[in-house]
Amino acid sequence: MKKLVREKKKAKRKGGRVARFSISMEEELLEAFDSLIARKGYSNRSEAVRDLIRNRLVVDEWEHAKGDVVAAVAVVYDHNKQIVVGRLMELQHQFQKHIVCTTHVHLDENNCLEVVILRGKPRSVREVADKLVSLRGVKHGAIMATTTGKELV
Ligand code: NI
Repeated sequence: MKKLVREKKKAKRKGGRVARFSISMEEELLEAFDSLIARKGYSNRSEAVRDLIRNRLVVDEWEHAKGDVVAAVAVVYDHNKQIVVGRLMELQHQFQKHIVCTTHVHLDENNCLEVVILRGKPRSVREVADKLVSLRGVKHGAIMATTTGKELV
């Protein structure tokens, strides 16, 4: 009960009101969920369910957003392969209006990590992100698609 009061106060500070609802599901499903959220370090089910809902809303925002979305793209490559360095640079200049910033980390003598933050319409951001990770010579690439936060509570 104390927790609910605390959450209500927190939500009020954010400008929203907390609603309470109950969910019915098979025991096995709930056990699996509890085990997952314990491993992930959630302190309670409510926080875990809120995160699931927010994740789904971000996916929807990506599919239908009229406004901007954001993505962080990480690529790992060998800088001795000049062709990949050149292509990465070329791409970033070509799509510079979608690129907020780039961080470069020298991982060891050969490997570099570049994280590119993109912002723009979902289709454009997806296009640039896909081009970055699929560049020949990129050993590993990952896209973290997220939101500007405007549409999210
Ligand atoms: Ni480097």
